[in-house]
Amino acid sequence: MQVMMDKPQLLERYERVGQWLENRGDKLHAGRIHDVLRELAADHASTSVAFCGLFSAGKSSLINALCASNALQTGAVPTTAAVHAVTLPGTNGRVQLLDTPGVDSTDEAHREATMNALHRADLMVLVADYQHVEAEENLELLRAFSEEGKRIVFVVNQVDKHLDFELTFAEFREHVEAALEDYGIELEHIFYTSTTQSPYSELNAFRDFLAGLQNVDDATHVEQVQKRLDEIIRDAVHEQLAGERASFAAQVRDLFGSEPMDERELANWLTQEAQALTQLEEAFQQDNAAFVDTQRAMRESWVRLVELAQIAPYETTEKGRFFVESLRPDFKVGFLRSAAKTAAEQTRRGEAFIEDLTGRVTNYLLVPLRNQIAKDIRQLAFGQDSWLSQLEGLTVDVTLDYVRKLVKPGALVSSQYPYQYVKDVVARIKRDVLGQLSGLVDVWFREADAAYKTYHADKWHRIEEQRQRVAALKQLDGVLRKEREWVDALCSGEVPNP
Ligand SMILES: Nc1nc2c(ncn2[C@@H]2O[C@H](COP(=O)(O)OP(=O)(O)OP(=O)(O)O)[C@@H](O)[C@H]2O)c(=O)[nH]1
Ligand SMILES: [Mg+2]
Repeated sequence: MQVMMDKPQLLERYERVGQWLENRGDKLHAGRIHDVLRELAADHASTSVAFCGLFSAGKSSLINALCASNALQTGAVPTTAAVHAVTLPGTNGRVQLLDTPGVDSTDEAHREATMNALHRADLMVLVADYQHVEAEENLELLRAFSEEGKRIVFVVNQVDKHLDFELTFAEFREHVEAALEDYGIELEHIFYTSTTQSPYSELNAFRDFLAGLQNVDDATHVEQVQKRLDEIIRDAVHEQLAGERASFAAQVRDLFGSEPMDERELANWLTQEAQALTQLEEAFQQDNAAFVDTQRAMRESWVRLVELAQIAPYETTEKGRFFVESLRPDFKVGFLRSAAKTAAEQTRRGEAFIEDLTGRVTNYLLVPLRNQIAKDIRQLAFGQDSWLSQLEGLTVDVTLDYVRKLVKPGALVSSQYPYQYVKDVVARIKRDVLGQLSGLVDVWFREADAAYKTYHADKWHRIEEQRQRVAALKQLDGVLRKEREWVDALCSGEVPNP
């Protein structure tokens, strides 16, 4: 944003900026600023006009023609190699014409020199030869400078090449002007010129226009100078941050294979890449949550199946009671009440109990449980066949010894104890089964988790990669933003403290 200022304000503000640049070791740009300010202070208002365009458009010839001189070299091959300044005659040195090398020069130094001259100039004259008016390079250049707010004059040179038989010159002009309008380029003027005789040449009008640039009023002059200073600042900041920008851009190139063309494209990339990252992360989270939930639900359903199994119905409980009652101290059998006979009876009753119980445990607990687990793990993602054979080992061996150990001798006298005893046996059997089950399931699910992670390692890797891509773009975006902030601050006379 240009804010109108008077000369002392402008001098004061940009002195400060020049000083800041100098302190940062940028003598080059500080020097340029001081030059412009010195010129302003000396009241030597000059307007500089940069002639640019593709090689052999006739830039040098045109300047020669304008100045009625042969000072500049011309030729059919790329000719001009450096920027030359020429004073437009009759302007007291107040209008400077800058001849530049062709912008399509392959020489990087030439390009650089040209771009510098363009940035410094108050006005840019884009010279296109009659046959290349709509060359892509010309239009792109026009657009870039038009976006910067540069004053632009477009010159169609070599109009002596126009032949009237295909279309009239008026039609040609209309066509050119419509194309420029379509391109959205704002021009101050279009001139049609020829350095040789041609009825269509507006060379004189063009010369008059340029000569008119010496008569700038104070306000325009200050504005012009300010624009020039701001462009120097833009260059300076661009260079100051060049290292940072280059290294971040290199990172982006490494990751993406190319770098965004401009800030708008960078912003688009950033939005896209950040969205892709969110999607990857969410998909991963959801998959993982679903996997963990399924495991938990399975484990719970198996435990419930054990807890609810009916393994001691009435007949079984009666057999248990019968066995426990035979263990009471006053229990004796046979006429002689022999100890051997009593023991044999106890064993007989115990075996009847455990035989019944074992059948129940097998048919109503272990078999349904194994079937259910087998069915479930076939459906579990990352379930493994080896688990099915391990499942066969899930069993309890209910022996006489096993049930005898659960008897509480002190309680035998109680008439209610036999029922409690059977409940104790049932609880013990279920606890044993659950203990084994949980040991197996712990191992299985650990294996499943490991398989899951291995399987998803590439997904995880993708997420990591995506994070890097987003981070690299953000860094580049950050340095570009910093550049913009510095330029804004400096152009409004504030010096940033980095
Ligand atoms: N027919 C015709 N030829 C021209 C005109 N202007 C320049 N030329 C010729 O075009 C060729 C290139 O002219 P230059 O003035 O050297 O072109 P330039 O744009 O300065 O080229 P570089 O310095 O190489 O970028 C020369 O041979 C000129 O004689 C013109 O108006 N009409
Ligand atoms: Mg030239």
